[in-house]
Amino acid sequence: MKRIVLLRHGESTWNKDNRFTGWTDVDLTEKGIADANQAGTLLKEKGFHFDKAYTSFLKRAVKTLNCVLDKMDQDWIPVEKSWRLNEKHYGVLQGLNKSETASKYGEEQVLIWRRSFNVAPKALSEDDPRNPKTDTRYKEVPDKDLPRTESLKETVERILPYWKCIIFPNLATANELLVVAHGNSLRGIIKYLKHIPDEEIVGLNLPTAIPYVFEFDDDLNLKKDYFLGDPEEIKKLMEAVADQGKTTPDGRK
Ligand code: DG2
Repeated sequence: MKRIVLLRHGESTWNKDNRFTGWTDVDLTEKGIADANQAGTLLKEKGFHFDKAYTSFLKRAVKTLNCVLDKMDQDWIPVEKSWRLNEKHYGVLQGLNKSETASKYGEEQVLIWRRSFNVAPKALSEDDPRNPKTDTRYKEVPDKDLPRTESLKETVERILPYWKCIIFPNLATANELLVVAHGNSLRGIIKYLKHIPDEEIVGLNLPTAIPYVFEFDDDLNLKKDYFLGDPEEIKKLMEAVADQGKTTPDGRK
């Protein structure tokens, strides 16, 4: 049996403030660090031994991976970072509060921007200081490949070459791989792995720092997938993520 674990980073400062983040490079909160450590402890308890790990160019994912490997005493394993695992680019929404955006444009519109497959938020203008072309970390990436906004479809199109050519082929020799990334970049990978139809992907919300295990047979067919942790607790965490796009995200009326 071969396994790939997908892990969304721990709580970031903008998750806490309920702001659209996308390619903004925000840090983990204290809670985010504690959550990441807990995920590492759990993976160790469950007997995982990763051969290699992958993460994005964004520090909330990189730092989560470091916490996990530290708790597992596997800091030494090879790690590869790629801009292709970055979060979906949220265009001009980046920085805006999700609830305030729902009050202004309606919860339905925010749901479309957050969870639909085909719709992208309005793009950043070329002279916007947030345009990734001005960020030196992406200097090796051809400008035509750098997004100013993305739908989930476009996010999947950017991730899949990396998944198919770099990550997945490793399973031929490795037994266990770890991918630490983001709510939507991982939704894209999960959609592909589980053949989830475009209209059903709207219902998938990934909680922070909960390991999601994919098991494959020796012919690399997907056999089983499950989250590590208490299913009731995970369900509540998923609902809380969905609710972040409501006008009253914490249930206040
Ligand atoms: C969040 C996901 O990304 O937000 O970009 O705001 O996983 O990096 O925290 P992450 C963002 P939603 O799509 O759940 O609103």
